[in-house]
Amino acid sequence: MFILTLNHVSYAQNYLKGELLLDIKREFLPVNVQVEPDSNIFTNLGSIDSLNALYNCFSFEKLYKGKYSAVQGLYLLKFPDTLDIDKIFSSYSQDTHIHLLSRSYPTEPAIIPNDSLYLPDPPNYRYAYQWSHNMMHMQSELGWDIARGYSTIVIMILDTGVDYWFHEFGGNIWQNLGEDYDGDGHTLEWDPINKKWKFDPGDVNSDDNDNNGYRDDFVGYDFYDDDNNPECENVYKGDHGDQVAGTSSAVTNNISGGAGTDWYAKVMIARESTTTDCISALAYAVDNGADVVNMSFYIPGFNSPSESLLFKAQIDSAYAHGLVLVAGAGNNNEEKLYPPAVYDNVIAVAGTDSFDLKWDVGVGGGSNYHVGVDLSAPFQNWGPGHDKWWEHMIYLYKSGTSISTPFVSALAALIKGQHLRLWGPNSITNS
Ligand SMILES: [Ca+2]
Ligand SMILES: [Ca+2]
Ligand SMILES: [Ca+2]
Ligand SMILES: [Ca+2]
Repeated sequence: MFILTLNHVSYAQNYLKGELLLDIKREFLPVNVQVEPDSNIFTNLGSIDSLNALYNCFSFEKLYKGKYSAVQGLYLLKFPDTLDIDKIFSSYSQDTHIHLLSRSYPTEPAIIPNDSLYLPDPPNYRYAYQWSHNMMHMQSELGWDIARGYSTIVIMILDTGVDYWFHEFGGNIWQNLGEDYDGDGHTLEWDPINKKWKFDPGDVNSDDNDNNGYRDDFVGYDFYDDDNNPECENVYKGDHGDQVAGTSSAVTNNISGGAGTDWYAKVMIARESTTTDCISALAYAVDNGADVVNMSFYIPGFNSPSESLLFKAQIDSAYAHGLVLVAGAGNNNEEKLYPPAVYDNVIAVAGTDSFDLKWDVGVGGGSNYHVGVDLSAPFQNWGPGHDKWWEHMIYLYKSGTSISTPFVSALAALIKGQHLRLWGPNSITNS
């Protein structure tokens, strides 16, 4: 359960001059509005017409053009902004045709995450670390006003592992309830003594309880080591996966660490080192209900298309099953895309900098670019990772299209969750 902090900026009397929103009583609908050649506005509501004339109302428009019945009586009126809108408000409020009325207030994003990296002290530095969320082409706060995420959506992070035991991840980690052997509704639980998430001891039995081919796969699978512990390890690319998962899915609005892009979607972890691992992981994603697969990697070793046919076939199969596949363009500043970003069924993500321009540091550094790029996203973010002795979790600044990619994966999860919420079977039946 998250307690959301409303950081609503107070705008006492800071409403727009010259605008008034009326809700006409149902019995007087529809209103017949006529604008005369001299711009005088007449309706079928005589007392309102008198007020309109008195205050030089020059626009009387139905607010909403659709059919949603609850807002059919809303009309937005405009007046010269030299007039006293409080007086106008007071006059219209006494008219018997009107149910409710309101001035127009500017809005601020209602929810600003309180995570310390996102909202450091002083608060107006909030974009210093996680500047990416404030880019004109990101505008995460406006997005979060519409959707912050849905815990029913699953993003597979196909990478070097994710430290699911860390507090910035644990609450957002997918749990395979097919392996919930003790039936208590979870396979991961908080260990208050060690202050870590851990596998539920009541579920650990080395059996494949859900017959999906993997024993005790509580949070995903380590396809590299062939075990059920897909945390990052201090071998093979280290904590790359933590950085990726932190960008898409850090536990958000928990005062600690950073803000994720999708606050609630679940992370299915697949640790990989080769395309073979990836092929297994893609099949696992399909079988176990992933919605999005994040691939913050590219495969330069595929020298010809024929070498990658099997891998590509698995990508295409996942796509055919409805999964959204997202991959990074690469960091070599080349006009080229590699697998998997180069495939038609994969969203190829390039990197942008803090000027909203292509990330470019000259020869050999910067985002790859190509006509096949589908989307761009910021190339940098703060996120959880390991110190160099691999003793403590810290927060690190990481760069590359590996970071751009999970912004887009999280966006895909937000869109899918919002779409299902609006058009899922229940909504359609109830509407
Ligand atoms: Ca359990
Ligand atoms: Ca299993
Ligand atoms: Ca088991
Ligand atoms: Ca956080």
